[in-house]
Amino acid sequence: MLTTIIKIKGMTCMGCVNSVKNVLKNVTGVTQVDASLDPPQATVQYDQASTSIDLLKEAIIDAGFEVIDA
Ligand code: 9UX
Repeated sequence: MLTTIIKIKGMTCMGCVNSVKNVLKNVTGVTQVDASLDPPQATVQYDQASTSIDLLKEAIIDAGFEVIDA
């Protein structure tokens, strides 16, 4: 299991934060997600056998946000 912090651009209210949380939780292999507006980031715990940082980034981008750093 790995935990990573992904810095995100484009979240402007708690609705955005919840959207990001939900899309990440729905990625296969993700076991725990926390996200915040300040700082604008998500902390994701995942099984590296089932998913990858690139797939996590892709899910965030598909939801309409930008990934600054992961
Ligand atoms: Mo808030 Mo974000 O009204 O996608 S939900 S701006």
